[in-house]
Amino acid sequence: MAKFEKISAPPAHKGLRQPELGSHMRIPLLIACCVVALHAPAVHADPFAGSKAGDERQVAGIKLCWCPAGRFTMGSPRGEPERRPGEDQVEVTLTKGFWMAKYEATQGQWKRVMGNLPGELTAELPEGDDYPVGNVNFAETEAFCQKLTELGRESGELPKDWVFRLPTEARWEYACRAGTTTAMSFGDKLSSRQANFNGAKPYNGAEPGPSLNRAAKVGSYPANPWGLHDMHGNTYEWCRDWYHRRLPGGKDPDLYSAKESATKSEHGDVSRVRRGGCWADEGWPCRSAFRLRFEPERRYDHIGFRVVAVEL
Ligand SMILES: [Ca+2]
Repeated sequence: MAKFEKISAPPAHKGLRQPELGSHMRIPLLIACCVVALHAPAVHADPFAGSKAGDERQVAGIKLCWCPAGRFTMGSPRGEPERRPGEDQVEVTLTKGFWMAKYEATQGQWKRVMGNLPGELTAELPEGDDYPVGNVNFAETEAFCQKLTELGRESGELPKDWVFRLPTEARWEYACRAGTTTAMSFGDKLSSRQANFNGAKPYNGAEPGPSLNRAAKVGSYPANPWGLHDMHGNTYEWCRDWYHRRLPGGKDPDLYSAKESATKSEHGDVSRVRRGGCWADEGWPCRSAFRLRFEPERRYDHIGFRVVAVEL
């Protein structure tokens, strides 16, 4: 190596060996860099998209967090405590970033967008603008999304080629995991100080904690790494897919129209999917990979939803 190169090199930290590239390596490296540069995707200048995970913006009065395009493993590994059938892992690629509501849809948002609440309040689902919507069936969540899309376009905040929808299961789990591979976005345990569920039954050895036995105001618990609150617990959240026993993998999986292949219940019914656990559950159903079916015509106070904004 030429002497001047040694002099210009930064001083090595004690104990750390400085990597050195022999001259035979420099040309291949240079070529590799050029190839990468040539194949780099063109930069999209979509001013509506976020630039990094967790970026926030507000549209039609809904706070949103950016979930960037990416790949992840959906479902739970075989060794995950309390895992259930139907969680076998698949690889998923989401080719487009999307915005997900920072909170479960609230009663205040519903009243502003739709008028009267969709269903009864209960002792466990108290009234209040900051409490989540519950007792809402699938069609009603879709009507909310459609109205929200109209409002966003009227105000000019939502581009014409973007819409509000329910998340697919894949988008829901991707956003819930927020880059994590553990059972919860907070790690491999869950206590009721981190999410609203039955604190006497924490997940995987976490300390027991308080139990509200009712809905909490949205955002009462810590956010996941992308800024999303209550992905674990509080209310279950409707997803737009028809429930299939096997998780959908591949590129941008979306089982919204896949009714024919949907898995039937023992009564012969097909269902949409709900995710995330609720205030009445033990810790284990709050896992990122846990999934349950629910017939779209039905409603329950502990089942709500949150919206995403996606590019068509
Ligand atoms: Ca939730």
